Amino acid sequence: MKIIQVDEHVSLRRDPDSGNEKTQATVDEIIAEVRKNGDEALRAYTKKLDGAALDSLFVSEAECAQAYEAMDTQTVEAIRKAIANIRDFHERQRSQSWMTTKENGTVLGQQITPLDAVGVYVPGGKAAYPSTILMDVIPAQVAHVGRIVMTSPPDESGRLHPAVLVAASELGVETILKAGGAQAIAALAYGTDSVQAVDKIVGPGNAFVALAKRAVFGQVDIDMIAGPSEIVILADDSARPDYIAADLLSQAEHEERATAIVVTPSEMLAEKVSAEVERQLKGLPRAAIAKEALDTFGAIYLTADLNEAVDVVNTLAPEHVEVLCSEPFQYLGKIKHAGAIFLGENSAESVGDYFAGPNHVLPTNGTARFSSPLTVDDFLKKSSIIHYSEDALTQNSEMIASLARVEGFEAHARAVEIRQKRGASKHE
Ligand code: HSO
Ligand code: ZN
Repeated sequence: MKIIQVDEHVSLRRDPDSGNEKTQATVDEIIAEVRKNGDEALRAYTKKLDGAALDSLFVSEAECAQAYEAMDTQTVEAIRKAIANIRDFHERQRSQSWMTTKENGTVLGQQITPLDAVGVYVPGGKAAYPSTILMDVIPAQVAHVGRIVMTSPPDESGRLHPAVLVAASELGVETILKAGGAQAIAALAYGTDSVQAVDKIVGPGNAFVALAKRAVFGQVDIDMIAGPSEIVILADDSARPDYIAADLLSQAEHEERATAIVVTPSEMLAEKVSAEVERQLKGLPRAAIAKEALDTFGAIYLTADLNEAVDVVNTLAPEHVEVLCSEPFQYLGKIKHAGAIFLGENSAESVGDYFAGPNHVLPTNGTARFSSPLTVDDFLKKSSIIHYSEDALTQNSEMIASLARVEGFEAHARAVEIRQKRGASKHE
């Protein structure tokens, strides 16, 4: 791995839109076609792009039952335990509606309402991650979303990956559409004869899915456009190079565009990590992918001291930070920009990717500067509540009217004054 003396130019930000013009044109065409021809267009694209001629657009109960036969019981047990952990964590996020009253009879509040319907996109083929299904569906369930529709592209025989079906069954997701790409996003956003439109679409996908989500934003809400996975490891002399190398590789194996970085003031550690990465790479089935990711986006940044190392982490604002330093909790509060912070040498990122409970859908591409992990709040919305008594209005109507008139809105001013007159005539 490259060992780089740090300068002020460190950045994770890449242009997410470069080279997408052709894909965008295709996506726009697909969305228009699904809006016009609904189910017929869905079937035609699934035939053309996934090679599947579907009888039913939806997964049957029998297909879900069969999927269990392809899974070993230990993995099903692990899915169940992960569900319990993720549910437990997200239960703590639930926000409450609230009201406040004043002496003059004013009542103000915030009402929290779950979304009526949410669509969860699940990529197909090699990128079908049951763990991501749990991370997308559980917060929606904890929020009490009324209806959850999952969608995923079928293989040529018209089937979905058994792990996807088992994860969905374990969560009790009943509606699973067999569609992928921009056509699935269009169907969820606008509805067809057999697909009821939703209010929000979440879940990762390829460039077609990402551009389609962006295109339907406004018609529906979306979660975020997640980029390739990123890990940044903050380490001091006490860290074990073999653990660091293993964790770098765990994210580099995601894809060629993944980012894996170490930030440390220790030159000796940097050398050891670099050698250890080479050693561990050899035994990995996805070594070619991991190596390309590390060669392109990997780096070990050397800093003057740990304070500068923390500054670098904050400038990178990565999806995941691991703190492999002797007093890891000391860094809480200092690390301001990160999707998730893993403290101490036993908290490998894999622990959070699969199991611990916090969501693994996290801000990437430097967006941790201003955004947060997926939470229950992403499936809730708020309505403000306002009640003024006659006293409250009388006390404040002049001020309200003057604010209206300064904006040139005479009708706004009269809407409060008319009530004052009614008050006066009532008391005559
Ligand atoms: N590291 C990914 C999540 C994931 N890892 C899914 C394995 N499967 C983004 O946080
Ligand atoms: Zn991962």
